Amino acid sequence: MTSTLPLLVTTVSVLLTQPNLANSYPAGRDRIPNGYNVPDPCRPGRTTQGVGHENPDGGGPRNMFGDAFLIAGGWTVAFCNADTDGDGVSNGAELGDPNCVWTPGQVPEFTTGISHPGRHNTEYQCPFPPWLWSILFGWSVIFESV
Ligand SMILES: [Ca+2]
Repeated sequence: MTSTLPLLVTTVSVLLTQPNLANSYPAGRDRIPNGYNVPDPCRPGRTTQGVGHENPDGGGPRNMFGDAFLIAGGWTVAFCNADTDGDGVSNGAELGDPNCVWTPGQVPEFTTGISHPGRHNTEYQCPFPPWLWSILFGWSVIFESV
């Protein structure tokens, strides 16, 4: 009994210092087509890490896509056909799976022309204009495109 106490204390200590461990789940981006290929509408040249979150870097409050994904429980045909951001384009079409046949681990039908399914691009207001972001923070993007 006494020999297991240090192991138990160490295990509990590790668990308590890892607050996300209890809430961890498979990466959301692995559960949607092109999950690592969704452009950030506010930061040209970058992809969105938190497709289902208001914060493009992930975490924090979910956006309408994230809320709907949680309710759907995964990439279903109904969720694929839904238009969670109300821009007239289905989630599947925005994420390269217009026929709603993608399953995790597959390459989607399209890997280019991807748009954000949680941002109605004409209505979503960026913290500051994307062109300003490019000037202030995206020098490498500007130089790579020249
Ligand atoms: Ca849409």
